[in-house]
Amino acid sequence: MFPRDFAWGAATAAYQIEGGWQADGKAASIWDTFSHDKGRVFQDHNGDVACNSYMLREQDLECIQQLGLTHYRLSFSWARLLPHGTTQHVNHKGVEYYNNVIDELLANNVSPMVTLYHFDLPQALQDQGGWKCAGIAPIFDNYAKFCFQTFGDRVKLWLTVNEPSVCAKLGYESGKHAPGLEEPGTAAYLVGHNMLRAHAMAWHSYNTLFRSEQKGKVSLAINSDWLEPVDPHCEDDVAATERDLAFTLGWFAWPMFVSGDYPEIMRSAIDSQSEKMGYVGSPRLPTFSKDEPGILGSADFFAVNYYTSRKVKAGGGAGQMSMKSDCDVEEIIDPSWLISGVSWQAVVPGGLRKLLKYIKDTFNSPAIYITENGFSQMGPLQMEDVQRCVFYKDTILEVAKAIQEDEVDVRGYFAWSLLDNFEWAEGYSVRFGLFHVDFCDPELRRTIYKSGQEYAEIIKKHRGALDKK
Ligand code: GBH
Repeated sequence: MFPRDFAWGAATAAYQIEGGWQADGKAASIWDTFSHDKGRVFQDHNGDVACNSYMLREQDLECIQQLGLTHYRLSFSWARLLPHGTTQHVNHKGVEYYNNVIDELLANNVSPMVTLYHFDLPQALQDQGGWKCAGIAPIFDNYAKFCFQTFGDRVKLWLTVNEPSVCAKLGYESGKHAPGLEEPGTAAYLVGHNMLRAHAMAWHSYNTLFRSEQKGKVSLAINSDWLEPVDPHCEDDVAATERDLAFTLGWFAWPMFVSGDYPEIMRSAIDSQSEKMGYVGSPRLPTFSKDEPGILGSADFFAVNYYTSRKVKAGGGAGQMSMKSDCDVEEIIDPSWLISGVSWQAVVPGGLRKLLKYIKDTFNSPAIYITENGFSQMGPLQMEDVQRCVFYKDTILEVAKAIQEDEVDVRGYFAWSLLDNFEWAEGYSVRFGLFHVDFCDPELRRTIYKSGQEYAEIIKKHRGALDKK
């Protein structure tokens, strides 16, 4: 059984679905730039058109209705609302678009959850240094205040930044995501730091300026695999797992929920590695200034994106300066796990239950929203996506167990994704949708997968059961 007001949702992100990359005054984001740069994305795919949700929002709404969702998670394109990134110039067509989306959701009894930042920094801000500059935090705060002011009468669930660890690592460590920089061991920590600072400023703005009137909630979405030791009886493996969890989940959750600062094991691992490498200069993991709004407590709920699990053992970190050598662990996919459409995604529904329990125990029993979880397909089209059906059933059962048996306060579940969409560096080759999108069809027709029907039935059963009570 799920709580009466449990959020049954699906999620998307602006750049992955909207298209209209230059429509009605929208300016470029770093993903426009990155995907137009040859060789960055699978077969040079880009999000110029994507699912064209900018023009086809009514069709998205039909999909949402067909699933019977109570909630829909979308993100705002910063460069659509504020083309230069700052509030000096507002693109009213962009405001109108999101007003329409939100109003139509509400008219159909669907509550929006809005992410302010899902990987797509306005290029204008990147040109001034982007997330590496301390000055980005107050600029983000202004953008957030603009959004709370403009849409907060109707939007009650906000996420500031989606997966800062992924933005930082893939954008600045490996270069697989925009802005495509490879500065291992330094930039990612700085970017993560500025994202946390930006988040905290926005949370405090909401808290002091908007909360009493708007009565909404604000958090930041953290991506984390579930991690456990290869050998639970081996001390080194156990310690490696703890360290790895500190570097993934703890990096952002510890400051917000535990101490206002990074996990001590993370800092000491980085500092000792700096020393070993003879690195001079200020600590690579920055420190928080006392003069800024506090990070501790700056989240009204815990938002977690879960996709997969790993077994962990110590070692594997030697070599150049990098986050990998700082963390110094090896992550292994258990050979018994099924692999989905992409090589990184081992399918481990039970890992979600364990992760939820870990969050409860480590972060003081917060209210939790699972803001993303999904199953990827690749290769020949399968409308009868039986594996994904099994995946959703199994996963939702694990969530139920977490609620009932482990007494974890889970408030909602958002499937990734409503639609097949632009899967970042994989372009359109990887499909996560509950609806298939025919990218060869100029009308970009949406068709429900079997898994979409399955999810709709699950939702109906649980909502129905409550209605009968
Ligand atoms: C989420 O990230 C994103 O929020 C969402 O936009 C995306 O569409 C969805 O996942 C599906 O991928 O290629 O070996 O470097 C999930 C976390 C982190 C999982 C990066 C894939 C790539 C590993 N992702 N990871 S690798």
